[in-house]
Amino acid sequence: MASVQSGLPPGAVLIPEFVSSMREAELLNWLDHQDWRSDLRRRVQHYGWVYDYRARKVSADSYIGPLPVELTTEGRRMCEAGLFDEAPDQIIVNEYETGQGIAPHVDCVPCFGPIIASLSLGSQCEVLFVDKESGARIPLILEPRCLLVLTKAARFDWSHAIPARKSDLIEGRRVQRSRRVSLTYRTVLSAEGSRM
Ligand SMILES: O=C(O)CCC(=O)C(=O)O
Repeated sequence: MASVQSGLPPGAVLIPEFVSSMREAELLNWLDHQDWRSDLRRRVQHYGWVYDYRARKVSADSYIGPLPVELTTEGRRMCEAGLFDEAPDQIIVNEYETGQGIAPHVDCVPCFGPIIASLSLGSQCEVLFVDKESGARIPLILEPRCLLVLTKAARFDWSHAIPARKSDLIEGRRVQRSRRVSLTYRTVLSAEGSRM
């Protein structure tokens, strides 16, 4: 599996074309037949465990069951590729209509394990990494069907955001965004830091 690490924050790995166009369409079709939650500005779906954005935690009573079989193939492939030590048990699906983004953040440290992996479906978009200590910034274009894996410093010491805008500058050319859906795979930890 070809991957890119240069030009990314330390600990980040980008795997282009992690899924085929056919699988991308299959996933989008399945997701669009599920219930979307509209409690944020963008629509989301949670699987495995519900993350409480306001309290910034995953509590034991927020377990909603094993991941649906329709979404487990990619997690298993990530394990087989050595990206995760154990199969991810939580997925948040984010939908970004043109112009929507996600604010700079580091994924909840006491809630989630050391590996975070986001699969991009639909439109390309920019993700912007910022080193919390030095303020260094690294913009990166996420192409459709790529997998972005965050470990080590990229997971813990750099924030990531998707700037809310309608287009991205790619190699000097302004490219319009359209609808993008991402699936972010994580493993849930207890508040004490051990596996639940
Ligand atoms: O949409 C993405 O690629 C990133 C999602 C993300 O950062 C998150 O769910 O915390």
